[in-house]
This record gives sequence, C-alpha cells and structure tokens, in this order.
Amino acid sequence: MTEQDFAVPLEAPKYYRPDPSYRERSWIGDYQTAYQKFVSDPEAFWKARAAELDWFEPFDEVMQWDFPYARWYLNGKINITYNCLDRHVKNGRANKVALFWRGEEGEEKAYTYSQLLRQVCRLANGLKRIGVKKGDRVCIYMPVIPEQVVAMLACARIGAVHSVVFGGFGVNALNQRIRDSGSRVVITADSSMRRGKAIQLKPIVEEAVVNAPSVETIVVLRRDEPRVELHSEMEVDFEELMENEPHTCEAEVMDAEDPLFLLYTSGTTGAPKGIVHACGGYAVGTQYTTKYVLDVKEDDVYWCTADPGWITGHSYVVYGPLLNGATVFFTESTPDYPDAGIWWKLIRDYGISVFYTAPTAIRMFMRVGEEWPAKYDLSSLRILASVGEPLNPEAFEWFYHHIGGCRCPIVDTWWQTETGMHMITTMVGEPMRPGFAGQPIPGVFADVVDSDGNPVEPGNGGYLVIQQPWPSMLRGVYNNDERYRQYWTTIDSVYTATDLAVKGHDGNIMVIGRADDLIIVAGHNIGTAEVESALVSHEAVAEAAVIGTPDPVKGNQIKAFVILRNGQVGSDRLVSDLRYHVRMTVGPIAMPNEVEFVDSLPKTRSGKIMRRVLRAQELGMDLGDLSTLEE
Ligand code: 6R9
Repeated sequence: MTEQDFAVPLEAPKYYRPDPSYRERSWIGDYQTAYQKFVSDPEAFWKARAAELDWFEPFDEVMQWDFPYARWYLNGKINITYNCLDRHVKNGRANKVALFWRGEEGEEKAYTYSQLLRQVCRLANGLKRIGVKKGDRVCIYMPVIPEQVVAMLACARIGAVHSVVFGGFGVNALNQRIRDSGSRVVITADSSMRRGKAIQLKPIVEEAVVNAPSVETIVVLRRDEPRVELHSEMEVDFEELMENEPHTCEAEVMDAEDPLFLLYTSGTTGAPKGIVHACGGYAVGTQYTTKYVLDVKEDDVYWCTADPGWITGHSYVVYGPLLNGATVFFTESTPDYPDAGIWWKLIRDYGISVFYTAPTAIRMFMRVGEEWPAKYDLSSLRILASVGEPLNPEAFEWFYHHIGGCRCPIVDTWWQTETGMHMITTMVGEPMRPGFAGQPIPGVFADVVDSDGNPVEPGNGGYLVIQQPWPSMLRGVYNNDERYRQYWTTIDSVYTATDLAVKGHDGNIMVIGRADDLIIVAGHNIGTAEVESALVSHEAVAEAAVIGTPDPVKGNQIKAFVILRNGQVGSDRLVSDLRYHVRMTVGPIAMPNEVEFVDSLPKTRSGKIMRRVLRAQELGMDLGDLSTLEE
C-alpha cells in the first residue's frame, strides 16, 4: 500500500438517496436512531435479537468476555435447524417454498419448509446410523444443489460439526482440510455441472482421503446415468442412506457455545485456518442481519449468488434466510452459461426481489454490456446487495442503473468468514456513497485506527478494527489457539480485520483491501502460501512467489514468479504444466494467469519473500522501504 492508496477522494461526496418509502417500510427504520438505541444498552440490544429465536432453554447471561474469548448466551440451549425449519412448519409456513433450485439445463427442484424438514431429518437419521455423533466433524464437498444444503442442515440437526469445502478446490486443498478437521465422514457427489459438462468430483475425493485416516465413510450422491460404481468398502450411496429412515429426527439440544461448523479460510502463511463458529451466537447474528440489513420480508424471493461453500453461502444462502422463513432461490449455473443474460432471465422468471451478489460478477457483466440485462424485465427487484470485495464506484453506478433501475438501494456489506455476519454497510433507505461500504451496523463497534490502535481523524486511512465482541464472532481457529489470539493482539485489545480502510468525513468507511498476503480473485480468498506450495511441489520448481495484479473484472489475478531447479529450462510448455498443476492441486480459482521464470526472489533477512517488492516492481510503483531486504 502506498500513501496515495489512503487518500480520500477529493471531490465532494456524491450520494444516491433511495425513495423515503424504503426507510419507512424497512425493518431497521432510521439508522442513526437504531444505532443510538444499541449504544445506549448493547446488552439489551442483543438480548432482544436473541428473543427473535426459539430456545429450548433460556440463557442466563448475554455475554461473558474473558479477553480474547467471548461466550454468548450462556447456558442457553438451541438448535439452529429447529429455528430454520420446525419453527416455520409450526407457524404457518409449512407449505411455503423454502428452497427453489434451478440446474444449468433448466431443471428445477422446490422444497417447501415441511419437505425440507423431512429430507433433513432422513439424512440426519442416516448419518446417525453410520455412527456420526454430536461433535464429530463431517466434510461436505458438493456442487451447488439442494442436497448440499440438506447435508449441512442434517449435520447441524444432530450436532455434528460441518466443514464445507468449496467444490472448486482440488485434491491437496481438500486433503488438507479433511486432515486438519479430522472429519469422520465426507459427503460428496459424483459430479458437478459446469457449462454443460459434468466435472467429476468423486475421483478428487478418492485421492484426497488417501492419507486422511480419520475418514471412515464417504457418502456419494449419484447424479449421473449410468450411475458410477461405489467400489470401496467405505462408500455409501446418499439416497440409500436416507431411503428407509424416518421423516422425523429430534433436533439435538445444543449449548449456545457448542461448535456449529468449521470453515477454512486462507491464511498469510502455511495452512488454511479452520474458523470455528458457535451455535447460539451465529444463529442470532445471521437471523438479525438477514432481516435488518437485507430487509427480507415475507413475500420476497431471495437470491444470493454465493456458493454455500463460502461463508456468504453459509450465512446468506442457508442459515440467515431460512432462519427468517424466506423463499431462497439458488442455482448451479455459472453467470454466463448458456449466455450472459442467464442471471437476468432468472430474476425475471422467478420474480427475484432481493438480489445479493459480488463486485467481480458485476464487473464481468459491465464488460459484456448492458444490452443483456436490458432484454429482461427486472422490475421485481426491490433490493440489491454486494459482498466480497470493494464495490468500486463504476461498478456501483452500473449495478444501480442497469440492474436496479435507479430505484433499488444497494447494500454493500463488509464482513468476513471470521465475523460470521455483516458488520459494516449502508442500511436500506440510507444515503449511499459509491465506493464506501458504509458504517457499522447496530450491534457493532468498528473504527479505522493507526497501528497503535488510535482512531484516525476523518479523511485518513488505517486498519479496520472491531472494538467489542459480537455474537457471531469466530470462537477460535481449529487446532491453533495462537492464531486466534493474533486477531486480538496485533493491535492491542481490538479485533484486527487485516483490512485497510479510509474513514470519510461523513463517517462512512471505504474498505481498500487486505493488509496481509491474501489475493482476492473474483471474490475468492486465495492464500499466496497455498499457491506457492503447490508450485513448489512441481518437480521442475525450486522456489516460487505469487502476487496479485489488478484485473478489471476479477479484481485481481495471480502472477507467479518461479525459480527453476538446476537443469530445468523455462518454456511455454512448462508454463502450461505449472498452471495445470496448480489447478489440480489447489483448484481452478487459484490458477496463475501469468508465470515468469526468474533467477532470484526478493527476500527478507529472515528468508521471507517480500511480495510487496515484487508487486511494486510489477506495477512500476515505488519500492518502498527496502531495509529488510536480504541483498
Ligand atoms: C464475506 C466474505 C473477507 C475479506 C475482507 C475484505 C473483503 C468482503 C467486502 C470486502 C470491501 C466489502 N471484503 N466484503 N471488501 N467491501 N463489502 O467475503 O468473507 O471470504 O472471509 O473475505 O473480503 O478484504 O477481509 P471472506
């Protein structure tokens, strides 16, 4: 980051103001009033939010803070699936559509709340039958299909801790996540569909479980005809597992602090981190934000385009919307297949009213042109939302004009795998400032500070921090307490988000990007370390460093610098081999766009690669402080 990255744009702020009816009809009402009410009594605020859920046993205390460990809703007993399903079935939503799924070729599946509950119970019973117990970890590696959601909920039903791994990851990434979590069961499918082609997942799982001794059973959903064979002793058919199971399964009584799931996120160095979320606080945080930030109402048809394999999918495809009894639309199809009009066609055909997507998708659509959305009537849309990266002003304007018809508010939500729920945004109905995510939501104390933790003056930049615990905060990093403590000790006694941000004079916060070694490619967090270790695992490679370089659509793309082993010669062929190798080990999203062969890499005296130097060189920027450079 250079000085000019920190400058607040000089021109007078430009705001977009939604029609006042948005604020009048929103769940949150006036933002300032709601925020002040929260500040006047944070405990009462979070108590009231928890009261919007059903608890088997009430909690004694809202929060206990034993730095840096927080416990929320002490001794409260809850099951998130009871709140996502049974509660709605009992309260008049039994026949309301919970999930509406559409496949690439137009095939459809709908589950009402009562049907979804039955499916979840049957799979939950099946999992119990093969020995899955409360606290066991279950890895879910599936395409974006209803069974993926059913699998997550079935685990939560019986208190098993799910660890969903994005279906685009390759063998090594999957293996690492299965091993670290000690998963007993892997739930997968034979294949996933992408642009009319079936991508085989099962061979990846077969390879990933070699050398993962914790795995006892692989549950395989068979989609293709003829059905793939289940050869090993370990493999069980998904449908057979559910087949003769009863349609009811008592929801396991979970303590509010019991773990609900693990989700791996790429770290700066070494292995990905298993972020741990707890049952009670996560349920409260996602129910609250889906309702009050995305403003979901009874009649909405809600579509969040994220894969349930990422945190956005966990919180805002699955748990948050179902906790609110919403109708969730989702699809396996990619945004440009069979053509770049597919998403707009889906919005029209299904009457989507709340649409939540990512800047990278918006920029892709900007590039292909507004004639695509112009072909479809998008008047069902009521609210637009964005997540994953900074929503740059150009993308904001395009989204606002061409998708939202200059009518829909855009809710730009800043948050992280670790936060579990939205933290900073512009609430529905409030004036929107393009380029700025907005302000902390009621329930959250956040600020931009310098490295000593002092709030910066408006108009300046620094580190984005959260100053008080919140219910859906991570409870730990699996098997790595030291890493967990770092979040709270990097800057004294506050949670450091590792993002750089600027505080505007109007209180709005502009998030700039990561301060650590993560590259965000098309909204996916890629750890430099993961890609580098994949490259180095290739026989021709001695050393490697990767950096992000700007890409107009994906935000960033990956460039790799590679030192070859003696006797190896760089060639176009080797470049393709290396790209393919990364694709197979980490996954297609991590594939470098460019590979450059070099003789040396800039390093610190302690041997750490100075990626910022590579990046500065690549982008023709000032090299900055080189005092720690080795030579
Ligand atoms: C939810 C999610 C977290 C990182 C985060 C930041 C970036 C997310 C953003 C945003 C600017 C937004 N990020 N939302 N940057 N504006 N609205 O994406 O979680 O995958 O853990 O990524 O994404 O850099 O630190 P996760």
